[in-house]
Amino acid sequence: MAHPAPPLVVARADLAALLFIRHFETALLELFAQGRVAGTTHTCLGQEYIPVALAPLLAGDHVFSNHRGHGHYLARYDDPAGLLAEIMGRAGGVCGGVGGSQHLWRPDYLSTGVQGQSVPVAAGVALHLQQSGRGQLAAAFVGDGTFGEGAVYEGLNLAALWRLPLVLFVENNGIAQSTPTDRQLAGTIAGRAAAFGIAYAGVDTDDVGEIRSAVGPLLAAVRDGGGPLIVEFRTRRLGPHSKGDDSRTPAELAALRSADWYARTRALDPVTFDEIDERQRARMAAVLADVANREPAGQWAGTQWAAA
Ligand SMILES: Cc1ncc(C[n+]2csc(CCOP(=O)(O)OP(=O)(O)O)c2C)c(N)n1
Repeated sequence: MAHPAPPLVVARADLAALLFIRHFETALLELFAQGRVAGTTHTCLGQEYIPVALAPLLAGDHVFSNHRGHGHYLARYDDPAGLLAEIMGRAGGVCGGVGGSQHLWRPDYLSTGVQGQSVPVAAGVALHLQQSGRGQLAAAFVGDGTFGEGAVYEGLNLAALWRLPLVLFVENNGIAQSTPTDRQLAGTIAGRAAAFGIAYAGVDTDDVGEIRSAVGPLLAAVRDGGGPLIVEFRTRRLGPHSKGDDSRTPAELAALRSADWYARTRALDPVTFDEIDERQRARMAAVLADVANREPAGQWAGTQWAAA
């Protein structure tokens, strides 16, 4: 009798979501390299597991994303064509092509390219959610570098004072644009949470199930009126800051890539992994073929980008 395949650390649906985001982001960097997209973009390569793990925990909540937000959107909404069309300025984009990569809006989702801006806005939404009493929360994704913005502390102060249902998910990838975290952040994020009396949890795993088990009960406490929470993920940015601007050494990048979830997960069950991987690669290719053939929309209509 054949032995069953060893279990994957992640369930098939989660692995599919992880791989799709990986292929979306990789395709996007290729599109920029080919000159087929204008503006800028910041990929979440290496960090995909964070939004995939959190998405089911945040269904029904208000999410505030940042400049590195494609994974946040893709894990929450089954709308890759809407996101790609938004970025490429084609018909059917989430915001008609005027928001681009960094500025997306849906009724319970808002992203911003302005670092730190989301925190006081999310605190205001959290105040509304507290008053409406339905147990929803406002969650904002920020990077470690964003702790250099004063607006973050104004938001945290009021959230702590009023015990708002606000959660900050910190994606600490060890670098802010080109500045290593230890060159820009005094003390620790845990210490800053403590200064406000805000609950804090650090997450060092990239195991989607483990993250859900650890974070789920913490969110339940926030929903129950326990006050704000900061969850810090110690993660890795595999790609450049935006498109080609990586200041790290080849050795640093090699070390990051060797710790990436992709190869480790594949090693557990290459046959199943490759099957899912190929399907997600093909799905991304189909999304790109669809969107690239659409009419230009929004601000790009009639520009040089329309013909790209
Ligand atoms: C208010 C503001 N200042 C500067 C920038 C330019 N900028 C964009 S991303 C970035 C670094 C962000 O680092 P971090 O918060 O660690 O997030 P990461 O890019 O590592 O995900 C900077 C300085 C900005 N977008 N907004």
